[in-house]
Amino acid sequence: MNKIKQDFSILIVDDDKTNRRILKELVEDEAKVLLAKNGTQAIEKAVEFVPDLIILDIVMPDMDGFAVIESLKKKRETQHIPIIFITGNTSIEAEERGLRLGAVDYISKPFHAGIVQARVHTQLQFSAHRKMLDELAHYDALTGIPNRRYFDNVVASEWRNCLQTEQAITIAVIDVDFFKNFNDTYGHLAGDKTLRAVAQALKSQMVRDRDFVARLGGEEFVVVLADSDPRRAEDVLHNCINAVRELDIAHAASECESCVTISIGCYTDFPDKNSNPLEALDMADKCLYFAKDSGRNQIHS
Ligand code: GH3
Ligand code: MG
Ligand code: MG
Ligand code: MG
Repeated sequence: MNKIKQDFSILIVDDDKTNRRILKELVEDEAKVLLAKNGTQAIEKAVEFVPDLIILDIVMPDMDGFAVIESLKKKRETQHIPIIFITGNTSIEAEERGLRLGAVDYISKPFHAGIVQARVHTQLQFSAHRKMLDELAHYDALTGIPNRRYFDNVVASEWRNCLQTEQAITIAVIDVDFFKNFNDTYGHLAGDKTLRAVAQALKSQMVRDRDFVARLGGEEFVVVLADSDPRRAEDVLHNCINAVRELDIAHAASECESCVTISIGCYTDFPDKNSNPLEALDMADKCLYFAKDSGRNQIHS
């Protein structure tokens, strides 16, 4: 059996100390192990650490395993975590209930060590595949920053947040200036390298947790600044312009500067029930057009 890399974590939940120790010894070669001795602790640790797998006992004093899985499946942060029941409850009804509540596997005690290890290993492999799919689905292959799909998710949820908290949200569309000329002059490979550098320069300006930048496609990027006042948003975007200029990538075929530059269209709004993020993106795009028309290498809002 191939050992999986140690960047996995497993939460073991059992009220019995000996069970916790035995299970820990069985799986600690494959993953970092977290322990919980009751349901409340299990939920706290699942929320805090978001482990790759939970091994869950059913019969526990305060809160049984069924109540724990129900609670975890209701929480957005934990609902995707696979759960294996390992329990002394060998009834068919309990097994069916556990699986219907969303457990990926059900192992009866007394268990066979090798079978537990094999089943845990399989779940960690699924976990690795899920992570890879998530990465492919949400990150841009060329630049490594979030992609359009990720942006769609983030902007929708930040829009809702700002609607609830009555805060402003800024959406800015960023486009590399005279990039067709750049490719024509320096070649497509150099163009790709430049897009990667621009992406990193923009990312380096996303200093707050909620600041977000994605590649929309081609040589276009988008920034979402939630919960920022317009002045702060403008500062961040000016820093983006400067960060790209400071890359100092020669661009002899640019008609505005001798190095690679960007133009930004910026739109700030207080979300209400009649507005939506796609309209805001469209407004930012219109502003971008004005930034281009006014000579590029600038922000228009
Ligand atoms: P403007 O200043 O008006 O934005 O001019 P522009 O030349 O940047 O605009 P245009 O939309 O005409 O050209 C965009 C260019 O971006 C064309 C395309 O070849 C290039 N491009 C899009 N995606 C990629 C990519 O992944 N890699 C490379 N190297 N170039 C790309
Ligand atoms: Mg128990
Ligand atoms: Mg463009
Ligand atoms: Mg362009």
